[in-house]
Amino acid sequence: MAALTGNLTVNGDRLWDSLMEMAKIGPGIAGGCNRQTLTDEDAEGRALFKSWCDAAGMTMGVDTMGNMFMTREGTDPDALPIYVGSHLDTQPTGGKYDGVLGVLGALEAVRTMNDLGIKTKHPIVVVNWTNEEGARFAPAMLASGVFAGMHTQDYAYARTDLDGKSFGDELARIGWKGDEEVGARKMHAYYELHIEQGPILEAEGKDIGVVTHCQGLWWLEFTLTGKEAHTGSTPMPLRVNAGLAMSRILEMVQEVAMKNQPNAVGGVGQMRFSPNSRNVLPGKVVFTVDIRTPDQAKLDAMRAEIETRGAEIAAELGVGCSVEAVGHFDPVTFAPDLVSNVRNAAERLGYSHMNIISGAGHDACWAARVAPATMVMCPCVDGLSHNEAEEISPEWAKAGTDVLLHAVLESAVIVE
Ligand code: HGY
Ligand code: MN
Ligand code: MN
Repeated sequence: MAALTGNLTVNGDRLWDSLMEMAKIGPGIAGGCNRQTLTDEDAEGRALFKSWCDAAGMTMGVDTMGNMFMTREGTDPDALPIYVGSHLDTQPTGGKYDGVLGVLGALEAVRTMNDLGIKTKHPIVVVNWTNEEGARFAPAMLASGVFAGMHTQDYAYARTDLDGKSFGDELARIGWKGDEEVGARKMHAYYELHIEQGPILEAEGKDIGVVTHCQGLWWLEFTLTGKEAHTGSTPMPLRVNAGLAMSRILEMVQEVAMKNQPNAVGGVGQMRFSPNSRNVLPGKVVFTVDIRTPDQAKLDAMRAEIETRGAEIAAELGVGCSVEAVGHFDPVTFAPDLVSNVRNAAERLGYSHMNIISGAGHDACWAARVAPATMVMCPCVDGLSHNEAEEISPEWAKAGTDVLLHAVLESAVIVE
């Protein structure tokens, strides 16, 4: 019978080949990926993942949010499954590993169990969550959020992309709207392997991040209303300049984040001018402020300050201002016993490791609302992610997946 010993490891070459194969679907223009949620490329990636799971003898279930659940049976039909996964959708200029390592690492763990004839008491379910990135349809982690009861399905289906297409229509269009009731599945435990997406592990020379917490987040969508006017013939005192208000609000967000150091971030990744014409002052500017910190009180105080001061800045310029929270989760504490399983696995396997707080949000943050959950992290080169140049080493990928395998087997209980 296989035992949880240091020589129980995955097939790193097979894992790496799968990562490179998936990366060919929805390729970017600079070596990364553009496999945005509910696009034809997403559908193609889902089909490839399903074919691999079929070959591994797993059975598929899909819920009404398109979440994919691939089951490897356990010996006890009454035992709740161990869920393990992440997401296959990417940013428009995403990397090859964000999310994908967690899904294909989980598949590799199952493939290894199959190779060794390992049987577990609890079933194992590999998950691909729909729309983790929130790039095309805000908020991030949308489908795992519906699964955890944080959003209604109606809210999710009605979310639209910049072309006005709705989540619900696009899910149906690509043929991945399942029939399972979302959230009906119960989990014994949830594990997620993910690249760190930050510089700490590489800088500290550690192979494994033992993730104890995840910082909280607000996405505050500002809509500023100015007055469209000629950029040449409109005297400065007569301008109602929403673009100027936006720039002052961005400066203020930077100042608020810097005065809340350490462990606070703030910035803007998406902004839209309309009519977005070079010689027309914008009538409307829409942008999303992204603030994060592990400290609950600080998170809420930063939100309050940014909304108050943003309104003041707009008023000084005679610009209309409204703010909508389009994304949020409070700081997350992961399940201590699962965190210990990860730490013990790294020690058993001889991998260097350290505790870490996740800077990025993950589906595990919502899974933690409905089951004991935790994460395993591996380093990424220069801490770079959400960039096509995102890179990891095959060794880091294997180390993270070895630890994932051991932690999952610890919870799933090897029976023969
Ligand atoms: O925004 C995030 O932290 C994640 O990449 N969706
Ligand atoms: Mn991710
Ligand atoms: Mn991401």
